[in-house]
Amino acid sequence: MPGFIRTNEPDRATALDRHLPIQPPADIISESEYFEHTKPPEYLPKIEQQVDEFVNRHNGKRRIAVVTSGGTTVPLENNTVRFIDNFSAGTRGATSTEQFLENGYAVIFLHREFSLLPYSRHYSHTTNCFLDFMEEDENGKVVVRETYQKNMAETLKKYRHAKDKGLLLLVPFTTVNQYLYTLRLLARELKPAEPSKVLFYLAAAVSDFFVPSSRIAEHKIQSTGTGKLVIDLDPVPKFLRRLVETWIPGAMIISFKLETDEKLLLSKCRQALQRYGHQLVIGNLLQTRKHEVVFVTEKDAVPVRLSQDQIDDAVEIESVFIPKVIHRHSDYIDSKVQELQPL
Ligand code: 9Z3
Repeated sequence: MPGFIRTNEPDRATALDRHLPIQPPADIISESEYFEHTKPPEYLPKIEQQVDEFVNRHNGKRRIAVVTSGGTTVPLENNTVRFIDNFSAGTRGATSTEQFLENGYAVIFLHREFSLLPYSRHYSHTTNCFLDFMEEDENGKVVVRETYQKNMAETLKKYRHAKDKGLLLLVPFTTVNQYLYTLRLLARELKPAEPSKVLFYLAAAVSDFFVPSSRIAEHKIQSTGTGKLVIDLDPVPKFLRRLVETWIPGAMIISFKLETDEKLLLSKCRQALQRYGHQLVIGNLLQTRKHEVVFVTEKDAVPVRLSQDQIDDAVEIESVFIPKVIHRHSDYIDSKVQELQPL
């Protein structure tokens, strides 16, 4: 069961390797060098088995989306007490996954352990504790309160459908290293009959910097001494190019770009497209991400915004823009079919 893989425990025995060459801090190392110098999470073979079963069940029968969600951590110590985190509750990824499932996709949900999950998110991290949705009836049986019955019945139906048909695979990560290794594994294991029917939808907030295994402190960093803590981080290699070119060529790849300065957003989205050569970047600002996103391609930049009425009605922006993503995915599949046809 995917739920039983725990990703937030340090790998005490094997993570630390002082024999590895020390990398110069300011160099951007290549992806292959990264994987040579950083050990894989020990649970990876278990995930491989689950992914194989999932792929055998769905490959060729329906489109598959790999949705990444939540923030990655960068441990500062091998026996991790302190870590650097990236902002993301997992709302974007979990909400989008529900939309993909309702539109016939099978979804591998690569998510930060304990962040929001599709369907359960409606009850797990709300202002209400899940117990607030329950009450005791006159016979002493615990039941769902009348006000929540309708919504919960609808959510339950969709959740059961996804679960009973094996349409949703939950794959957890905590650290950026676990994320990178698992993403590569997923791309390699998918081996799709028709790669264009696979969609990578990268909504996770991935660290740009990390502490390489050759430099990480083994034990909790002590505060005695100078009193200062100077953290020396290396850049995380740009793995997106590998994903596009060698891990799963032909799949449709959508990445998100998060900025806080509006002036930078479009240029950063375009820069990502040029660097990695993938199909679509969805730009969003931290401050307005729930109401507004922008679809950026080589050709144009198309904003998607909720109206004031939609905001007042608590419409989720993913329910507006995921149908547009799916439409673009259909166009992409068609374009690949045409490429194959003889002139
Ligand atoms: C996003 O931009 C997501 O939309 C959010 C969603 C993290 C803002 P929440 O989970 O937030 O709903 O709370 N994700 C991508 C962030 C990211 O790290 N992108 C990388 C970058 O900007 C490229 S993969 O360089």
